[in-house]
Amino acid sequence: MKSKIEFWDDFFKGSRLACARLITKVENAPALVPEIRDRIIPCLRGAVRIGITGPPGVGKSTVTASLAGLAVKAGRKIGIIAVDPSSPFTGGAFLGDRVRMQNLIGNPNVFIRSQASREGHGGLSPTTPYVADILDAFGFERILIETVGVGQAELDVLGCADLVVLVLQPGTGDVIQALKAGIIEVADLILVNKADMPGLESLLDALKFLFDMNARPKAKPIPPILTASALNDQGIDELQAELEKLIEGQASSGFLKQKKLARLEGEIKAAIQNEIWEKFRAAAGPEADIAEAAKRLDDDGRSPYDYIRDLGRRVSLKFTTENPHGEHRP
Ligand SMILES: Nc1nc2c(ncn2[C@@H]2O[C@H](COP(=O)(O)OP(=O)(O)OP(=O)(O)O)[C@@H](O)[C@H]2O)c(=O)[nH]1
Ligand SMILES: [Mg+2]
Repeated sequence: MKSKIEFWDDFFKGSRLACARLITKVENAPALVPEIRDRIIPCLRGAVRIGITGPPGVGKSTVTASLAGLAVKAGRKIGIIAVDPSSPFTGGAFLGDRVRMQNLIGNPNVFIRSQASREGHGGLSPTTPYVADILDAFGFERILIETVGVGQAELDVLGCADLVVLVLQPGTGDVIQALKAGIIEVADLILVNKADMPGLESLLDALKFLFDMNARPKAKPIPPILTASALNDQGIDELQAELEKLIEGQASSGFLKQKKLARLEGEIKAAIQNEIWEKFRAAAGPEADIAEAAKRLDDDGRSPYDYIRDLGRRVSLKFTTENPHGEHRP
């Protein structure tokens, strides 16, 4: 089949413009997703995806930029995906520290992409995993994914990140919110940023108390808790060292591989669901208008199962008659 994307060669030759265009395609043209996945997946190089999450304003972008700066100095290629809940037009402002950001922009070893999360998803845009894979195939070795907030939606990070860093700051009650939302459970590392601000000790005490009380599933080790003052580049060396240690541990225990397989599993399931849904919709025609069906069910006091049983009889008949080869299976 002929490719609908004319710049694959440029992408594989390392054109950043082609990389940016490909990301735009994967975000905006669902029909192209299968082709993009077909081409990208065989070219994955095993980049590690690090989710950086936490309440608004705790310094996630500053931490991200500082971490990226360090990694680049060490010769690494870094991709950054900033998932902004409201707008794709965050322009130059989405990284908290402008000077640091300026140093990263224009660096050939850094690629920064800001993504709007789609409506109904407070945290991670549904295409973020695809964008991460594109950056991986392009040659970025570490992919930092910043998501804002500590709600249920941020838990989506889990699906796409190999490691999750939860950033908190002293002087707020965010730790309770993070606990309630379950973010504490998924964190592989907790970074208390703004350690230069008052309230550090009581936040550390609160975290210690939480873990002493076993606020996590037994299977997960208690995450290291580090402190930093990202604005002053303090504690970021330690953060990087700890992350690399975690990555090494997860790679050798097979956990990274497991995560990759879980991602693939999820995608297979979604692809099957999508495919079946599309086939069903084509076969069922107007019957597939589920908004209309919901109204009818509500009026008639029927259950969705009753509806699909009824529909199944008719639709399977249509599937058979619409067999393109004209064959009728027994
Ligand atoms: N005092 C102090 N301020 C910091 C530190 N790190 C970041 N900030 C400041 O905190 C503010 C928010 O920083 P960001 O990096 O934008 O925080 P964020 O978590 O990415 O914010 P959102 O993406 O809007 O949720 C900025 O004014 C930073 O300069 C720190 O270590 N100490
Ligand atoms: Mg930010």
